[in-house]
Amino acid sequence: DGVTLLSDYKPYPFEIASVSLIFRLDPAATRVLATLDVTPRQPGADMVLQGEDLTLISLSLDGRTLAPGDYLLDETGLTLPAAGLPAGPFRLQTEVEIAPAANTALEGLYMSNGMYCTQCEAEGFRHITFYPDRPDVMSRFHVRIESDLPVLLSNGNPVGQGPGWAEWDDPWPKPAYLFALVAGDLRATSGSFTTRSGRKVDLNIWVRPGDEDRCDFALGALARSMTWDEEAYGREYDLDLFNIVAVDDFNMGAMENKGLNIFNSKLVLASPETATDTDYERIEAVIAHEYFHNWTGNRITCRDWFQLCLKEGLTVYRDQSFTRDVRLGGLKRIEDVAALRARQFREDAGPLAHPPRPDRYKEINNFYTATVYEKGAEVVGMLATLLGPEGYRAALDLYFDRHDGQACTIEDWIKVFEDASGRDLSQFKLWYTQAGTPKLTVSETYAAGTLTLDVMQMTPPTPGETEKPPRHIPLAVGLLSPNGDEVVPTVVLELTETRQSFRFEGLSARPVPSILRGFSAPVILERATTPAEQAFLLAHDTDPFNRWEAGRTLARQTLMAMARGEGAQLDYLDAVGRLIADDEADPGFRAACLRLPGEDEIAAALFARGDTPDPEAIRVARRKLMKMLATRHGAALSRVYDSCAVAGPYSPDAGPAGRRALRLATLALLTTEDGGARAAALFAEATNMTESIGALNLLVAEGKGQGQLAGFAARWAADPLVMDKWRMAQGALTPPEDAAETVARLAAAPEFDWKNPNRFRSLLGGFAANHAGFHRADGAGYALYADWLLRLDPLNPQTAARMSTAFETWRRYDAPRQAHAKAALARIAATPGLSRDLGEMVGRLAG
Ligand code: BAL
Ligand code: ZN
Repeated sequence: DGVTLLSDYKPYPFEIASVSLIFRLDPAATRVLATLDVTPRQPGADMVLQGEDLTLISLSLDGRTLAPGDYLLDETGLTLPAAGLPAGPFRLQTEVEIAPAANTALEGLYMSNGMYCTQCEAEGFRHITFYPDRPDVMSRFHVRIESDLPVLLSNGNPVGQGPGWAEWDDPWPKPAYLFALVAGDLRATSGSFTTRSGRKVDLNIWVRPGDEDRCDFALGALARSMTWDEEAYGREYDLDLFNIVAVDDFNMGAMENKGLNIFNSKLVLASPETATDTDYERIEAVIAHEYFHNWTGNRITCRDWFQLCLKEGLTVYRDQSFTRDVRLGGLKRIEDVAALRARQFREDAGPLAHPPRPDRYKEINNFYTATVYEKGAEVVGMLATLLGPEGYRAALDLYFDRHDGQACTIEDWIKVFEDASGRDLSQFKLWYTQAGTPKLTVSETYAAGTLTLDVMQMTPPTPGETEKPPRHIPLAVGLLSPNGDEVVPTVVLELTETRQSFRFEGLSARPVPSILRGFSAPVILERATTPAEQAFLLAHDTDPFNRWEAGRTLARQTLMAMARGEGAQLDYLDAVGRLIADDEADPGFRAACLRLPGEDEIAAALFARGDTPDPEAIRVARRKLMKMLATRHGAALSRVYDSCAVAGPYSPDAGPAGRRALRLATLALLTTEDGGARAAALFAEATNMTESIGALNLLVAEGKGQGQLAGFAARWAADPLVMDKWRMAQGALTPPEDAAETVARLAAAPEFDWKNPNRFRSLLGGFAANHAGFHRADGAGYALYADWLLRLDPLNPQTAARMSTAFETWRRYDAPRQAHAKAALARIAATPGLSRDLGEMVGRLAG
């Protein structure tokens, strides 16, 4: 049935010490000559090489041409029966023809705006040549590229070049998924970095002519990443050259190919006029992420794709730590948890729930998920919390020592932590092998100077997993005295049982507990608290995450009550007033506190308590609360709005970015009351994209801004990355009654290049985030979305499949909406020729 199982893993029976590739590039007929030096490891084994959409030109073994009777060729690859193979080392040569210009799936070797580029993770290399396309086969690559294009790049070090050719050699053995090739008319922005042991590394950011002036920030971010990895993890770079190339057509964000990272241009190019503060932050984080993969992913890779979170969870944890250290401090955790809840908790609560290490898949590309990445990072973070900073560093040192050059498993990873700490982590391992978000119910009693916390844990069933044994959960707790002083600084309690009690003795008064500080575990905390207590924590907690969390909880509860037709919570309105007035607090933090929970978060919270969320009522409640805040605190908001204007030349640093964020957060509230006057003024005078698109977004959300949209389009028509923001604004924020029609109109416009993943994601992905628009009662949102998934699928199955996650929440809503969503999914499922990617997804979504 096309399912791959973890339990079926077997080592590859051949070693491939080296591979030499010659590419004769041509858009319609590229020739790839591959020479593999093979050593059998297991007598009697057939040699299986993956290969898809390849035209086999010739095949030889130790110089002898093989005839069709000597091998088996089918649509998945090539098998050389054991009987025809030498017992000792041999050389296998193949020549194939491929058509990069016809490759719309953007997997393997393809063309983007006249340049050749590759994407091989997870299983793209099989679209380039016949090869054991699995991560545990690591070999040394030598590459020759023949083409008239001026810049010819591959992994490792350049070892020769002349007119029309270049050769590259990568000294580090690697799996095929880390192979890369780029050829095109490209320009470099260059710098250098000297590692702490004195190795000089040349750094280049390669872009198309005309984009050179948008590369400086990415180059600086790369150098910052290299420094940080030396300091925080003791890891140095290991080649003389580090290349990054920006490409316009890319399914993912970026890719960590050895020495030749390939990036979605959206995550490289930045200028104040075209990129927002959030773009800058993301660019820096992704540059760091891909750079950090050089050790966590490339030097130590995955044995098989089930272990994907071994490299991704760890590398996300590393990039999150980097951004915290170099940019955002405590605010980073707040951002990460908000994103985790919006994407991963949502995934864990629906039909696509799966463990960070799944044990089966049909299409591995469908498992590049929030669970593998972001929950994978949370699990690493919990290990760091359990071991403490020194214990964590010791474990990581051991991991690099023990496993450098290997393809590893989650078992290897856990063992390193056990050996470094002497602890038994077998129960902890459930975090990797089980799906679902645990629910913690905490209650407390206080008597005679002793506070007792009673904690209960329960994980609801997920698809295919009904038994949920208790997990090992680090629960960080601190206690505050009623006057706001901290009486017990943060301690980490360890939960291992279904029910446990913890006592804090010797207290002089009943304290206010601050529980799950720093979001020490990815769980849902349920605790009966009063709004007054949440307001107290918002004012006094020493843990920045829990301060924010208190405000968030108040906001969510108020919004849930309002969506059910009740009134707003006065404690919340007053607490926000104090926060607006608190000029001592960090502007970025105040901005994070002023942003209300999104409509999807409110819907999820209502559904979790057994209600059927009404998207219209949620939207109305949220807008009403914004208006109430604006009415009640208008003068203070106005003062903050005026005082946060950032003068002088634009800088993407956290300080000015935080002030702009606070300014836009106050503007969002003020705009519900002033008819859009301030937003229109800001749009007119803005000199940076943060404020320009920030103001435009608010106008669009008010159902206004037609003139500004037209002006923006006229100014930026030639800049597709900027126009993505324009489409995203309209997809995500157009009032629900017009959203589907607006999206349909923009999608039908001739200038909408829907085959480009960034374009598609901006408009349709924006629409999927338009909660009340997408979940419109008449099903028009679902139908439109299904139409576009079906249009994209034959060209680019990976992106179509990933975008189908818009349907993962359909069971939350009322029966008529459910019927519409089911019909849309059924229509997709019944489409002839549906890809394996989208087929697997709709099967799980509807199942
Ligand atoms: N490995 C795929 C892209 C990334 O996670 O870095
Ligand atoms: Zn990654």
